[in-house]
Amino acid sequence: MERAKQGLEQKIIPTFCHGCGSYKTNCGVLCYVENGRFVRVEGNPHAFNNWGKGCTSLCAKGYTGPQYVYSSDRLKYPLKRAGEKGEGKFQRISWDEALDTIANQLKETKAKYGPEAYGVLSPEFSPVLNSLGRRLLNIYGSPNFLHSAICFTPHEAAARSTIGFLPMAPDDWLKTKLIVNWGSNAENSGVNTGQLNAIIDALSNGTKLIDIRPMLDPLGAKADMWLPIRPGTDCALALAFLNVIIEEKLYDTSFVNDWCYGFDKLAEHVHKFPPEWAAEKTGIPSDRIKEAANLIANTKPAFIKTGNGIGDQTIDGSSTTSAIYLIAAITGNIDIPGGHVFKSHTIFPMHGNNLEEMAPPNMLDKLVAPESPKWYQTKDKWETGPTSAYYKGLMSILTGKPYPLRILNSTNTNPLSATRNPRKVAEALKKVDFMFAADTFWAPHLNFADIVLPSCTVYEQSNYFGIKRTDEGSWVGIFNKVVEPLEESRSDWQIYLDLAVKMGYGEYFWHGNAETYLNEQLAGFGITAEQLRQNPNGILIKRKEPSSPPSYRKYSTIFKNLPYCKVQCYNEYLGGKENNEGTGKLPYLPVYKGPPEGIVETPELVKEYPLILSDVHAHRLSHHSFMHNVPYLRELQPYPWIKINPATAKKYGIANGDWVKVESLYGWCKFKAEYFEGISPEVLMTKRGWNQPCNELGLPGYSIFNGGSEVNNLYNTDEKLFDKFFSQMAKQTLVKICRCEKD
Ligand SMILES: Nc1nc2c(c(=O)[nH]1)N[C@H]1C(S)=C(S)[C@@H](COP(=O)(O)OP(=O)(O)OC[C@H]3O[C@@H](n4cnc5c(=O)[nH]c(N)nc54)[C@H](O)[C@@H]3O)O[C@H]1N2
Ligand SMILES: Nc1nc2c(c(=O)[nH]1)N[C@H]1C(S)=C(S)[C@@H](COP(=O)(O)OP(=O)(O)OC[C@H]3O[C@@H](n4cnc5c(=O)[nH]c(N)nc54)[C@H](O)[C@@H]3O)O[C@H]1N2
Ligand SMILES: [Mo]
Repeated sequence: MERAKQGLEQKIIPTFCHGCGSYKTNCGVLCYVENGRFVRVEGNPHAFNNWGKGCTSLCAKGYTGPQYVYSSDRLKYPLKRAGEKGEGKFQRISWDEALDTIANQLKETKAKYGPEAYGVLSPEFSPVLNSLGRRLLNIYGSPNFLHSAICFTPHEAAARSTIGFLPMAPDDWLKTKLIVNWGSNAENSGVNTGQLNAIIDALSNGTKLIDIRPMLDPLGAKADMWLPIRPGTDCALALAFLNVIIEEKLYDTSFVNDWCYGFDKLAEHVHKFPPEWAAEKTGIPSDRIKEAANLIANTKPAFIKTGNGIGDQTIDGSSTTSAIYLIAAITGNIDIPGGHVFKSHTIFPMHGNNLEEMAPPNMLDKLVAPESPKWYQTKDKWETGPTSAYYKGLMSILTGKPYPLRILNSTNTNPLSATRNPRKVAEALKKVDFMFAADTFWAPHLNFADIVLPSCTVYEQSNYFGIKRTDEGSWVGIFNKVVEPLEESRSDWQIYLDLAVKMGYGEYFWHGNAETYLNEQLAGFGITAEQLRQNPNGILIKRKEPSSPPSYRKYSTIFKNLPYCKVQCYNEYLGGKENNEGTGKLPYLPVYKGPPEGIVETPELVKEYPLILSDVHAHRLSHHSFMHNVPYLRELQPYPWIKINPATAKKYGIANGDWVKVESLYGWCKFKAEYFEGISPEVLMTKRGWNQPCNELGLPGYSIFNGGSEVNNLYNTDEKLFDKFFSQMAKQTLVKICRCEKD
């Protein structure tokens, strides 16, 4: 009212938050627009935030919507490179010139080298790339969708090939008597999505918690047991848990007899890995390992909540995940109330995903660097379509093996920070014939692009919608346009549609009309985009049949795709089959490798590099390598930090807040010391991605190369060491440290 009197035109527009990355539809928000400017945001209580509990609160990132949109770092116009690659000289051009240049390059490259020379970088299956991007690849004829090999799919694949599915959450956390939080970061990775609240409620209700992470995070502080594991050694811990559970006969005999294949071989295998063996590798005393194994086996139902800290970024990741899910299986925690419940969900059909739909039949043969083995990349096993590994694919440009990629599209990813070894990646970006990139903000990889396209933020478009499954049915909500795109920025969806039309593929791309595309996607629900926009709080598409009570122990369904329709204690689904390099066979049983450089693994190195370094991914004040440009967030996290035990810091004469030089065999970086008692004296933990400046606060961005603050400079990237099932790379190494001046 007050505002209306002052002559302000105020609108409240419901849409989804930007905070968990573009096109993630976790939290619904209400955006306040005054006189055409986005000024304020709050949670939409009707949008199933916090798992339907409804609230207007958001996390810190959520509240930054307006600052995010109006950041001084925004890209505003299409640009073409006007200097050498890497020099950073660009010239403004029109959209037509930009898209014509890209389309011509794509056509010429295809004619000269074949379609497989084109690769799309998408470390986390960005929705726009996984739909329109894939469709364009398919029609063009290239299989080279380059996935990170470190974002969750490796983990999921190992779970599916061991127990038949990936458990995400129990049906009801209150029924769970023990939660094992293993390498998962619920405090940061999905703050307002509801899981953290559900866990806290369960703990208040008497549920026990074991937290297995190198740092004492908030959940660890509430845990019955915190096991501060040495980064990258989880496979050893899982093998020792299996050892105790089997040797002490703590397993669920009837489940093992009825539903486990090869249990005796697993028992024989893990006999070699007692707690004393694992204690040496993990740094966790053997009696603690025994105690935790007993707690897991004797507290039913138990749920093991795994995250990106295990399985995705270690070179024995597939073995680690398999071993962890075998613990859940042999303790009888699969598909029981409060345990690892199997929920079948309908996969929403996105156009362009189907391998057979438009892709040439010999596509798999042409993968530049298969992320997983080719035999695994068929539609019956993996509905996202074929993938190559991001890092290995980029390296093809330098090695020419098996052939070099010639054109790259980098949309919604920063290749100098998403993967390892930025200096090597920069060499590849320099050498590649042509790269076009779409981004919302300036980022260092853009210096190497030939054409830079300005993407608008999720608040400036209405081209995508989200679905949440509830017991009553599917809740569908659309991204609404809060404000017009800034300057000449354009939605990623429209950019792809426009490019496809320029390529002459209009008939497959709704002739460039985003609304027609959107309505085709929504047709299955019997609603239109416009109807969704008229229903600000989304539409609940009720189930046709009344919801039935949950059913459990659906073992013949869950295990139906596994050999003998049983849990693979001895893994015949993977074992003896060709690996992703085509150089050997995959193992039948989980094998511990540990970090490429580690206290026990490479003792000779410890003399010079005595400390273990790793990093966390999700942070409540940033997303991946960005949002450091947003003042509210940067104020709270101004500098690249490294957590260090005060005892270690003092040993090196490092005061709290001092800059520290951190050096590994592969490179060096600078971080600001943050004293933290909740970390082992031999471990250091940091966070990647510090290239963005925050102009509004006058805080700099840090170099992405050696001497800056990008932790990915410090890790081993020997491809021979990568996991042979899903190409995972390590994010652990040994380092030495010293105090240093800032510059
Ligand atoms: N706020 C925020 N949310 C995000 C993201 C973000 O950038 N910011 N990113 C999104 C993406 S793409 C992803 S993949 C998910 C990831 O979601 P999570 O898996 O929940 O997040 P991570 O930070 O990778 O969590 C890994 C946890 O494991 C710990 N850890 C690290 N190394 C080890 C180890 O060797 N062993 C064990 N046992 N633990 C270890 C870390 O300290 C951390 O607490 O988050 C998503 N959500
Ligand atoms: N050391 C280490 N490395 C890691 C990880 C780790 O834990 N440790 N985690 C890995 C994981 S799980 C993942 S998923 C990857 C993530 O890696 P990436 O997804 O590549 O993340 P960023 O490097 O932040 O690059 C994202 C880019 O997208 C831009 N952007 C943001 N919003 C939009 C938009 O709406 N449209 C467009 N076109 N661009 C946008 C940002 O400005 C930024 O330049 O990193 C991986 N790398
Ligand atoms: Mo990720």
